[in-house]
Amino acid sequence: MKLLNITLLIVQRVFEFFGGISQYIARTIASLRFIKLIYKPIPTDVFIVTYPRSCTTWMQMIIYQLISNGDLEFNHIGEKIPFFERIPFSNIRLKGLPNPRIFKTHLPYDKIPKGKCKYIYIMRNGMDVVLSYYHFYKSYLKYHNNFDAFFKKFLDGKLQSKSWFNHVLGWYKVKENENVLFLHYEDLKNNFDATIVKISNFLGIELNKDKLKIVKQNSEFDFMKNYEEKFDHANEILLTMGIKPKNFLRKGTSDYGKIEFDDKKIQLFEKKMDEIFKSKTIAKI
Ligand code: PPS
Repeated sequence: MKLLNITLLIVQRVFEFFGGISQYIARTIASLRFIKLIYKPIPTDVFIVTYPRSCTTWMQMIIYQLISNGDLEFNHIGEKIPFFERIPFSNIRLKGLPNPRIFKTHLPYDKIPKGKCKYIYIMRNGMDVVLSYYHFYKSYLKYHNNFDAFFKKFLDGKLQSKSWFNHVLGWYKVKENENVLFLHYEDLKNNFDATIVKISNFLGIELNKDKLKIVKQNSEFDFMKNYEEKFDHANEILLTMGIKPKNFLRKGTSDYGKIEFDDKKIQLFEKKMDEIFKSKTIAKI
């Protein structure tokens, strides 16, 4: 393993040296090294797992509020709960992280490091996800095509995070594992207190009425929107790239997907769900 790691590091450095397109290969190697060889899960580790635009940031805030009892003295939530896949490209060092180490990740089940650590998976209504992701692509990734084209890419799993359907299904299949907690964004929206109790029990965090009140208050959409710079990890970089910020926490609602979709899209979406999920119980639309 050590030898493999060193060999890969040398290859990575060579690609870094050449710059340009080689940087992408260097990053892929760095990522592989980190996920497969450097990171070793320990039982106290917690992963917040989602397909993008499904509630990652909200869950980061909720869990940080739970463990810190309402601390707001951070520049960015990523300082407290880092983005796992980006650690090799950041100034965060695994050794410098406090215990428990809590990570945000978008990794599908087959790619995530396995161990005795805990995983909280959050699924959001797919049509809300596609709409939110579309706006994210437009604001942050300079996507210029229309929604119809984006919707097709989403159905075909051709976006950065590949197929939403397979991502959800992969995690749904292991939802009964004792170290997995499978939640729905809509549960948080409609049944916040009970969902926080579930999360606290799962993580072994003590909860009382006062703490619940603080967590609720500090993770409300309007409150977080007020402090958006603490959640929008790309703010600085985006500004220098000329990309429009202030669109990270856009609406934070459920079911508006249904309103903005025409019948044809709803049918296509449902057909794809039947095809891949093969069970209506997964879908919450
Ligand atoms: S990312 O880019 O993958 O990290 O995005 P993610 O955080 O997973 O999802 C962003 C959407 O979650 C909404 N959000 C919230 N909804 C309700 N309450 C709170 N507190 C909250 N915080 C974030 C956010 O607004 C994004 O959804 P849309 O529909 O785009 O508004």
